[in-house]
Amino acid sequence: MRLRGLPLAYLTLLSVFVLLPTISAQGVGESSPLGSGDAAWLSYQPVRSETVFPGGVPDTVVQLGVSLLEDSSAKELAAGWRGMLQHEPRVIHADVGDGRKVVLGTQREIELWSTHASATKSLAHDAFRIYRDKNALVIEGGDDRGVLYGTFALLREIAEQHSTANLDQSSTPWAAIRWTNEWDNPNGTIERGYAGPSIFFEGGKVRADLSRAAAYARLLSSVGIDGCTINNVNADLSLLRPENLREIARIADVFRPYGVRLSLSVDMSSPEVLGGLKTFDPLDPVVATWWKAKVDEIYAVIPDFGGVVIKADSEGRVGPSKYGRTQSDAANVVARALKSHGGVVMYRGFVYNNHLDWHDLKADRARAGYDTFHPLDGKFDDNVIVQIKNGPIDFQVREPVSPLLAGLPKTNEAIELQVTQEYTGQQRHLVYLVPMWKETLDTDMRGSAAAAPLPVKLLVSGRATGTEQHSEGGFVGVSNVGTDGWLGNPLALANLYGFGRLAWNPNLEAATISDEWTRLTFGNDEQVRSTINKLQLDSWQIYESYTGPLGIGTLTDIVGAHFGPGIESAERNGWGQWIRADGHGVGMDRTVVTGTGYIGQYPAPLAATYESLATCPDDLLLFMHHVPYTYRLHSGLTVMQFIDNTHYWGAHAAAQQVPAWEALRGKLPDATYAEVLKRLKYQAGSAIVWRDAVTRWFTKQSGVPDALGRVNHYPNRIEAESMKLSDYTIVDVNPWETTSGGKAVICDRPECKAETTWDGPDGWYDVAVQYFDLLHGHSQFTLTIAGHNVGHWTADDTLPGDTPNGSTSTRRSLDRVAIHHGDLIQVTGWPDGTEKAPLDYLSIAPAARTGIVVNGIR
Ligand code: GCV
Repeated sequence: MRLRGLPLAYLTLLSVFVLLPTISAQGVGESSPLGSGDAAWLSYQPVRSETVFPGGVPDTVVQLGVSLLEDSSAKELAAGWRGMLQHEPRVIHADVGDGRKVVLGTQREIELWSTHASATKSLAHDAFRIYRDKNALVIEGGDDRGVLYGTFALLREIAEQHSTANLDQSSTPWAAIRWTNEWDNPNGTIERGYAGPSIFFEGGKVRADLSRAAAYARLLSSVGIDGCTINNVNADLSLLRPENLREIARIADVFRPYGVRLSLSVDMSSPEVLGGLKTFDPLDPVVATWWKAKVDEIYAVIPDFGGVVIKADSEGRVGPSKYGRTQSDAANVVARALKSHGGVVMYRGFVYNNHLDWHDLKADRARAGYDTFHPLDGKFDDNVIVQIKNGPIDFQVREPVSPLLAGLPKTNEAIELQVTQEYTGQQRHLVYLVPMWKETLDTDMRGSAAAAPLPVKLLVSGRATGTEQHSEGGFVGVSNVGTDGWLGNPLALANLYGFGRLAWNPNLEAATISDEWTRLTFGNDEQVRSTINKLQLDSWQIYESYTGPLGIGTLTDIVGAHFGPGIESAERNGWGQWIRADGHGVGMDRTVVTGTGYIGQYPAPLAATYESLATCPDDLLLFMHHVPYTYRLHSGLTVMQFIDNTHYWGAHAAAQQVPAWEALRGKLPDATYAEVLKRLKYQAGSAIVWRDAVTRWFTKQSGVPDALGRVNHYPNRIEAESMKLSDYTIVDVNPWETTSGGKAVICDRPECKAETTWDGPDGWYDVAVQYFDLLHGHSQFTLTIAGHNVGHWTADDTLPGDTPNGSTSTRRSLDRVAIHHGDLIQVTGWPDGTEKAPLDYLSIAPAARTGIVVNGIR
């Protein structure tokens, strides 16, 4: 047989040379894709200055005030001018003449400078207005932080190449609290951090070099974030020692020029463990005195300290329940110590029992927040803010809004959103979370059908009408940035950016935020914008489709890394993330009539919607109800067919992200392009692992076959255990559904081989070797076809886990390999330590690509 006029044997050889460079390296590397470019969305790339400043680029910055924040504003403008306008402005402090200039100052300073400006209506703290006053572009802040925010807003306008000729923009932050929480530990690790070690700590101490911490504060400030809690909510008590506080003060020092106030997570047992008291009972006066002294000590070294975050009576952290006290008792004792300094307590609503009895059909972890906190409404001091996760469980791919958000009308509250993608693919999978957050923020929590809408975003604004307190409120984003490009995946930075933008203005659209971020990061190229925006906006639906649809929960390994599939891990343990899947049906019955009663925690109109099968939305069905697999959704599909279809669609859509991205080759910085490509390719393979695990598990559980015959039929697959094995041994994998055939092969010798003879026709094929890359060990593999080495690689990724399963399963892909009938296909593995060159299967499918597909997601 001849292909394109050449003998196949020749083509096979040729393919070795031609195809080797296109072999995808799918491990996710450690080094920062941004290199020293930690600027992220503050990349300040050149723009068309005549579009932005039709009357000419201002050459002078007039900084009216003398303050750290105004200094930062002037410096930032100069940096923006240099990068975007290729112009070095002079910065002066006293206005001279009528030339083109940018004038920045607080409202008071502006009033002294110009009589025109006094017409401006009063600006609140942190608010700003940017407008023209003759030749001057004025940035007027309600205070100096407002000046800085206005500066970044102007720079955003320039980066997006908008004309400033008639600029008049006023903006006030939606809520006072706009914080990130970082779950960093003093040893430099980060709980649920997926981008390398801490930017704050290393080896038990604050880092000597805090330049990344300073760069982070600048990024936060550019989107209006005004607070950052630098340590894990599972707090290391030693951080409150005097010598550590002095070191932490250095972090506050580098935050200060950007208006970011530092805060700390503290543990309720500190008075006893650290202070040597006999108790930490919050109602004991000795304990109150201890907190007061400790807080005074903090303010002595960090005068603008923001406050504390408290996780108590949760996941092994002790709390007031030890003394029969309430969560409000605990919050208030610390709040009173902070009060005179202007600090706040962010008290986490994430209080639940992780030893629930799974036999008890009325037990329900989702109820815990409301059951604990609702009876305490009105009992919290006014500088306590209850910090509530968006959903009642724990940052799953889809959850209903937490009913507690509507259950505290007399209490300040903040919503906690998770930027770090703990349950949503850990930044190895692309998931733009802003649309998910928007859904929660827009959910109407009104108490009666007749009342005005009360969306969550209003409840957390600190000024909800119809509620009795809410003088403070806001947004907390669990960010967990690290030294590896902040979030590891360059595209994941849209989530950090988006969190900040929503905290400032939750009315912004998800698409607008994505587009802003893309333009600020990569410039204004139309193709780059449309491709990246589409990738981002489709990504949540894609990820949900191949993981846990219908509100069932993410279906990940909840007792492990929260990464790969681990369906049964949800069941039969005390963690209460049960999916209640049996031979007949699936889902948690949370109805009032027959279930746990959870739905009754919602305001009546929402409760009625969820309680009835007729009105419960499909995408939350299995969160609210237990239904048979044959139950028909509103779409007309049965639950089981929906699970099968959606997983196949999701994995297909994930694969299509790769060519969409590849169409941007040459239009982006090389390192960024390569890093994202590597991750998207990994994701495409991982989506197949997810698809197969979930569909096979539910097919077995339900006994309902896939109507389209896909599940358990993999025509292009050759299982490793069915190949001719030399020294490889067959092992069972746990959980079984995470590997093809439930088995893998491992190598207990210095070298092992698995081989097969190709019995298909001659042709071009896409080949994938599905193997396991454990956290520890660097096994090596070689793939040979007809004696030619077509790929050699080292399993050196850092996937989470040390056993072969869905978290460590990965693939090596080779596109368009020529194979002819009778070729010997051989995989050779060389183990390294406990990583025994484990293999799952080979996939050999007719080559899919004849060209590049642009934007071919659906
Ligand atoms: C910091 C989940 C995470 C934990 C986290 C906890 C919390 O359970 O898996 O790592 O602990 O939430 O939010 O406190």
